[in-house]
Amino acid sequence: MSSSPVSSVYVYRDFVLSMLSLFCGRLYPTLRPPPADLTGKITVVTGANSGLGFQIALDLARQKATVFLACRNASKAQEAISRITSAVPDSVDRVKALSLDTSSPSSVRECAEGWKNTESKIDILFNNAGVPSSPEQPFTVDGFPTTYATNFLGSFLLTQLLEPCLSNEARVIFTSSTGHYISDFTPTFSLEAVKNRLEPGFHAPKAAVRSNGSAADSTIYGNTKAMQIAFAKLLQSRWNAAAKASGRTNERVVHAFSPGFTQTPGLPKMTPLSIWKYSPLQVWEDRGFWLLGATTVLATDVSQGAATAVWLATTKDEAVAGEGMGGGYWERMTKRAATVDAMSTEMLERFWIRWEADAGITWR
Ligand SMILES: NC(=O)c1ccc[n+]([C@@H]2O[C@H](COP(=O)([O-])OP(=O)(O)OC[C@H]3O[C@@H](n4cnc5c(N)ncnc54)[C@H](OP(=O)(O)O)[C@@H]3O)[C@@H](O)[C@H]2O)c1
Ligand SMILES: *[C@@H]1O[C@H](CO)[C@@H](O)[C@H](O)[C@H]1NC(C)=O
Ligand SMILES: CC(=O)N[C@H]1CO[C@H](CO)[C@@H](O)[C@@H]1O
Repeated sequence: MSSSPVSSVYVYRDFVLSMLSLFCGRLYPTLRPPPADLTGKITVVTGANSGLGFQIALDLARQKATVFLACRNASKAQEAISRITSAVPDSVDRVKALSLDTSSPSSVRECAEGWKNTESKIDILFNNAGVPSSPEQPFTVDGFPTTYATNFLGSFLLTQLLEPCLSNEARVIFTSSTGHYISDFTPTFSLEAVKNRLEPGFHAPKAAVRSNGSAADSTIYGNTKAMQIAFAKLLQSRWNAAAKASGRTNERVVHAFSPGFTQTPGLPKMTPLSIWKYSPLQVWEDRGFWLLGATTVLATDVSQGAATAVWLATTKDEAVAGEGMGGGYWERMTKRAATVDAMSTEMLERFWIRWEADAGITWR
């Protein structure tokens, strides 16, 4: 890893700018990324049957890409495909479904195996599937916190398994979140995989674990979103280093972005009408989610949330796609300092070791 940590002053500054655009996004100028011609490009979008993933898939289909919608529910995937093909009639032969449940390592493995047996390259991979919380099922059958498995671990494993299929100029894009600014990691989180509990400082804030064992959903969410940005950063430096070691230039690019606050079915289901079901402590712990739930009228149209993702995946802009320029965190087509940018290389590398342990893989 070559980049050194940025001062947290920049992180605070960009946190403030992000909060402004989160709640005033509708007042900002409309983002209009220039359309690209994606004829012949093979793209995969996870969680593409709804919200941002659907919009990204639609935008890609409009720009003539072949689009695979990787979804956990086949009937929802088919329904999304018919919506896309009726909006873009000439995309009928280019829009297809893949079966993928990101919260299940075995489903991720089946999806990747299936891909290797039937398809060849991938030009653009959008790791987008995610949930704000998982109150009905806090842990997966594999024993991981469901939000962590869904939002992060599945995409870590999928990206590793599909890496051999990525084309030389491939792009990998993560739908992260402004919520990553409330992530909370202790500097010494365990390096060992720990199942069936919320580990202080990694899956949950220390205080929440001490008090009861049920951590604030919003912090667990924030942690998964910060991990996506850290993953983008680390993966890019690995690609750059591997290319350098073999005397090539690396043209693969990975970025994370925040869609801001956008109208989708996936917003936290916390409205002023449901507040009576929660204890005051729970409401306080998840105050960010409650604030969003009470102000959904301020959320932008989903096309605005997806614009940055599609732009990152298609632009030839030097700041995005120049040699070694990947690993960034973006919002409104602008690069921002993320919390993980202020972390030491050592801390970031410890994430990677832990992810490998949780995913049960060794990445080179
Ligand atoms: N909306 C916002 O303001 C906002 C802000 C910041 C970040 N985000 C992020 O944007 C991404 C997309 O969310 P959204 O707002 O568009 O919500 P959404 O409409 O609910 O879309 C989420 C998608 O992820 C899928 N998904 C959830 N769990 C999955 C799993 N285990 N396996 C496979 N797919 C799964 C969902 O499938 P089902 O339909 O089957 O549930 C759905 O297709 C998420 O990562 C979210 O954290 C959204
Ligand atoms: C898939 O989605 C449909 C709605 O389109 C729903 O009726 C069905 O129960 C879902 N299947 C599963 C396995 O969740
Ligand atoms: C250990 C403990 O007290 N756990 C409680 C934490 O709070 C939840 C409700 O939010 C209870 O169901 C647990 O029993």
